[in-house]
Amino acid sequence: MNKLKLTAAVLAVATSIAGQALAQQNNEDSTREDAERIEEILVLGRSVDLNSSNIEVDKEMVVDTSTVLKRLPGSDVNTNGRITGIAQHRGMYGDRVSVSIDDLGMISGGPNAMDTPLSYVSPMITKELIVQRGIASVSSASESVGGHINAILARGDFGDSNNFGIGGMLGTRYSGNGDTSTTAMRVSVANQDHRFSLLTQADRADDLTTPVGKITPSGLTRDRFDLSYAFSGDDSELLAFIGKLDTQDSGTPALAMDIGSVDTMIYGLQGRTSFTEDFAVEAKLAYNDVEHWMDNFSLRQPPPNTMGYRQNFATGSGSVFSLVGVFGLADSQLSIGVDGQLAEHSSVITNPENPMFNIDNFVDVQRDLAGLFAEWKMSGEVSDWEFGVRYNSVFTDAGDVSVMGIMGGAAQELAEAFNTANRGLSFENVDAVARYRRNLTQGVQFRLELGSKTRAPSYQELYLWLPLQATGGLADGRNYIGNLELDAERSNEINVGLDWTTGNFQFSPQIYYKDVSDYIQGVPTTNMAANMVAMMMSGNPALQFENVDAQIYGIDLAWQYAINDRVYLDGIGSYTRGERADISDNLYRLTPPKASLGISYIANSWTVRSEVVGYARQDKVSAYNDEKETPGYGLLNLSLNLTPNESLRLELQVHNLFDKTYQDHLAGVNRVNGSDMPVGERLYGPERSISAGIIYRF
Ligand SMILES: [Cu+2]
Repeated sequence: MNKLKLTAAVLAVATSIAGQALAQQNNEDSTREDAERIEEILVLGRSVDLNSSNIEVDKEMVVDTSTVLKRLPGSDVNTNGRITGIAQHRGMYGDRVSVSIDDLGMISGGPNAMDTPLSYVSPMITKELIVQRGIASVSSASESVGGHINAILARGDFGDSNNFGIGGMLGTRYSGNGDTSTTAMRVSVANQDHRFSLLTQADRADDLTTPVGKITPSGLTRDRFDLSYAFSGDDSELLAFIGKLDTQDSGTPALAMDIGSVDTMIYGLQGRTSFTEDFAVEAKLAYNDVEHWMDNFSLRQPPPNTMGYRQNFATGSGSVFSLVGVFGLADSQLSIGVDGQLAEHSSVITNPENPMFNIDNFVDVQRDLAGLFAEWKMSGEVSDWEFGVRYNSVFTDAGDVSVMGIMGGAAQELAEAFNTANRGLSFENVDAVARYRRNLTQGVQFRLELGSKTRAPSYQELYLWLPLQATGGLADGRNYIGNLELDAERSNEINVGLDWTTGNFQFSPQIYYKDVSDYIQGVPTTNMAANMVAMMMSGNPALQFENVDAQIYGIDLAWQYAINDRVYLDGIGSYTRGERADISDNLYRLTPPKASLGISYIANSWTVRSEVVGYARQDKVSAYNDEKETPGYGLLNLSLNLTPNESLRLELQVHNLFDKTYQDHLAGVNRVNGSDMPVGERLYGPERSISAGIIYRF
């Protein structure tokens, strides 16, 4: 397929024409799509085609991988802290956007998504992030109502002979703003069949500075380890890994508490075997468990009275699995699979200064999903077809709760009502996807996608029995209660895309519309007890998760123009609009319209790039939770990369060159007292920040 390659700060040097020719060569076999991507020459580390946006994360000077989403059309990130980025894509975020790591889902531990899936992929050891631009295949994830993102760790390559060799990477990056350092290492021992790999990355930072003062608290401490073995034979491949995430004392100023710790172990095993030329089996199994502490007094200014001290201990654990048979038919391929996810969550809130205070936030919550799917793909000379259908059965349950230390009887009343309610719930959903691609004329491709996707409610949306802010990271400052009567939401979606290449110009726009019935969001509740508790704790009445109707539509695009072999212009643009379909209101926390314009000069051993990124004013804000408008802004960023030889890479970057004062609409609102920014004000973006890095490969 014709790839549209976009400019970004990287090293590989190639003309767009060469890249295109290579991509076209590989056109024949779309089942080799993954292999094709590896062979493909990425002109500058970011590529956008009809199907997906890909970005080489290890080449991006970021602390959190979710930040790179800002550079992709249709994508962005809701930032509740520097390592707490929630992926947003085409107007959906949180549990609606499926994020996998090495094609495996993760069970998060934090009821407020402090350990978001992308916080598990430290950027210097992450090879690539792949964002499905449009409707995700039913085979890509169990629930993907808002799309699918896959991150791939950089575990190194296999060798080319029987002899084992050693290879790897050692690198460090430093940014003056917030004394931010990132150091990573990879060591791989591999021959052509076997590969052993060790990855580590350590991130440290103090509070960030903005033109109006410091963001308190925004420091972080995060370590990530991964040990893996991989086998690649003629008919089989295998990957086994053990990973660990150790996060300590990291600020999340848009939330009511900060991260004290996240301690996660991850175990994964996946493989593929071809039994005959026309039959292969793929199997995946992973398990992870999370222990997570957070509180409102260690990193931020504590509440004035010790009565207000809160700490929260949360655990999450569970497994994901899939087993897929892939049948080669004449000119097409049929996959039939089963998959699932078994997850458990608990969370208890205490006050270290008052042993008589105890809230069972979530007790033995269970959310289990089993899925069955069939997907047929046909790749032809001129056109490709894909049809998929999936059946999901979701079962959820929660244990009895109790509460101690909240004045008045309202909290007890809510606990009793919850304990006597029927909490074992099940949801049966069917998803369907059809995708079609066609070469219209020389250099012009067309894509049409239709989908009907579902998402059963999250455990927070169902079982948050006491009004609290444990909402999977909404960060709107409002206290929510769950709803045991919720239905699954369903998005019926259409996506139309073009990919147009003439000479040195490439252009890839897409337009989409989603009609979402039973969209789950908060609405004012009539539950008197809940409103009483919420008023006492926050001064606002409670919102309750409810099924409403919504529509989301928009357009996003990417383009590039090669002025000559050396100089490239490129840009992306995104517009997304989300509104309630049943009443007049906007959806909450949607990315404002944005556009970028970059110019890059690529020499043999160095690359320089400058990029202007503009966000429009966001005035389409939600009324139901008093979302605030944000003014528009533009930033100029510069980067320089040097490769004096094959093994050395030197990086220099200036972010926000003109030291502009700005607020990112998705960065959330300050919830921390005694900070340089008032409580309730949207957090400001970092001041001019200079970063440098050195990466050595061996
Ligand atoms: Cu937390």
